[in-house]
Amino acid sequence: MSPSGTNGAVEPKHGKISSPNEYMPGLPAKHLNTLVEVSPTPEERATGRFNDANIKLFLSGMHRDGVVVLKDVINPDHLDIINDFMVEDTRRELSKENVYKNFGAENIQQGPPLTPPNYFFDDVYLNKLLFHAVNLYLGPNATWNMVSGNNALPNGVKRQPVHSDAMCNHPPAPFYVVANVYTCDASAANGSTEIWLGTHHFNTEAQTPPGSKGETHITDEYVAERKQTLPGINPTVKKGSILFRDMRLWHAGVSNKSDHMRYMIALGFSASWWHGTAKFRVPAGTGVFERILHGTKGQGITPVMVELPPDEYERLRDAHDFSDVEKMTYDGEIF
Ligand SMILES: O=C(O)CCC(=O)C(=O)O
Repeated sequence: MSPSGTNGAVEPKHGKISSPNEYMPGLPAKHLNTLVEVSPTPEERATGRFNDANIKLFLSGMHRDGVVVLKDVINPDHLDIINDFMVEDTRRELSKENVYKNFGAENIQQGPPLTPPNYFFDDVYLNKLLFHAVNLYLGPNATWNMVSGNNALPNGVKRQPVHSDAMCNHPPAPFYVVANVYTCDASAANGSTEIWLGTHHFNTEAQTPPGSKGETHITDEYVAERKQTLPGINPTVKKGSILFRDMRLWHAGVSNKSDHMRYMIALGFSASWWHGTAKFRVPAGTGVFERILHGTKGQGITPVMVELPPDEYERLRDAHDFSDVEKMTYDGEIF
């Protein structure tokens, strides 16, 4: 595919439908470069299932843009509690030596607290609407194998290169999604993630060859050409909404110019047929393992987790590799 060659805008065949909006009012025309937002009704919230109209909107957004906002699906008060924890966690983390910065920018990897129980919220980790969305996009029996998070540190000056997290050979089909949960309102002012709509249709042809650690980013040529047509955007995402994105989507952590950290949780899910190796860690003997097993039962989600003694879990919670077995290589099926 050429740098600008993604799926085109819908063209009327018989002059009846003049723009996609008339057929689907919730789907902004592609050239507007705007995120699709799916707002569940009270009934959908109660049942934890999207209705047909919202399924149509969600799948249209995901297949066209590779990213959709699931609007107001988490109680913002729960995110305030997690955010308060992360403020303290960040202070501790930054007092350590040689803290790893993602792509050398002021962006660090930090896992959210899963314990004690007052930090574990069902609408964050066992959200039925999120699980439904995962199964709609990836197919039945998806695997949940990543719990991590990114912190755009305050008063940042450096941004990340545009990259795709799918840093290995992968099929031109949805195989992995990341649910990003901001613990504060996010916008360009505090470094909401730059996203490039529709770029999940590119593959490794748009990426630089993997370096020694397997890290790769989008080539200057592809970025420059895409910038002319549909450039990256820094969306406004309200606390309580989920930014649901195909792992192949081009994105970048940008500098957070505000005085407050911008934290977001990242939950990762893979299609059942993808032979990834990742597992997420949970603290043993705390009830988290059992709570996740029960909370995913009947939801078409298989959690793949490893229990660690709580002190080891705590030591590794902020590790920048989200899994011990993750080995960045272009060749294997990782994640
Ligand atoms: O924190 C963000 O906004 C995105 C970070 C990111 O893409 C990364 O660290 O790879």
